[in-house]
Amino acid sequence: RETLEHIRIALDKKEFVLFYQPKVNMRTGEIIGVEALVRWQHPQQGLVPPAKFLPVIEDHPLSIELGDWVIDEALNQIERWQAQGLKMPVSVNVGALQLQRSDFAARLADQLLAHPQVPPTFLELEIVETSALKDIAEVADLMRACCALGVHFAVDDFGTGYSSLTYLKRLPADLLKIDQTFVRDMLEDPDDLAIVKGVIGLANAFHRRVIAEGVETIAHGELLIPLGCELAQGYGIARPMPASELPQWALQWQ
Ligand code: G
Ligand code: G
Ligand code: MN
Ligand code: NA
Repeated sequence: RETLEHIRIALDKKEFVLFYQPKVNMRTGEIIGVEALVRWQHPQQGLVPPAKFLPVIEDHPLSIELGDWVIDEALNQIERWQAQGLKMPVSVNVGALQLQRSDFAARLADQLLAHPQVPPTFLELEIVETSALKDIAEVADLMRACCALGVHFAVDDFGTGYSSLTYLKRLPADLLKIDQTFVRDMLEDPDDLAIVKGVIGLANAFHRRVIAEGVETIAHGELLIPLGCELAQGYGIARPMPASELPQWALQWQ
């Protein structure tokens, strides 16, 4: 089990890396962006998944520091791909503690200023609907401050939280990500299929875009498109990959 101290040292030694998982429009084939997913490149243990270290720092200021690094690195990577002729929007996951910090929007503005080549619209922030987002009015204000900078928001794992409808009404998020557990089982489980249809219906009613996560097979895609969900992410399209592999993947995807 990793400790706070190990993670502190790993941050200082720059042992964290971002992998990127493509998000596509299944109907047009367009690559709409990638989701950045953090991993720890451990000198002995190899690639350590976030489940092994994010819970350790969840309620600790280190999670804010790592979150800052993730946003910085994502902006750096957008710039690097741009230099290679690849225009690639990136979404990053933002934890509740990180988001609710009073200086989040100011810090984000500084980070965007430090990357003048990066269109702020290329950065999307994924937030999870959870009870950890305590004061919804405060979070909505903070999100509007970030939207004013040009960035977009997505609600991650949509459908798994406690108050989906209130969140949807009050939070300025353009995109709903249908949680992968519903998508994965929708072919066998009528309840999961009903949830998937429900989220798509909600997205339409509230004029939000919707993306299915956990699209593992062609059958998933063939069911989703006629339901009105053309955007998808999942192992059936691509697994998360190092930044260096994305240009080649994008070429062969066309
Ligand atoms: O990539 P993987 O399936 O192992 O990710 C597991 C979980 O870790 C997912 O829920 C994902 O949202 C979360 N996660 C991955 N990268 C980050 C990150 O940079 N910040 C936060 N807060 N969560 C992340
Ligand atoms: O909670 P969040 O959506 O950020 O988590 C994304 C995580 O889900 C990533 O860690 C990624 O590795 C994983 N993931 C992405 N696509 C699939 C998929 O098709 N099947 C499964 N089982 N996991 C996936
Ligand atoms: Mn996510
Ligand atoms: Na998710």
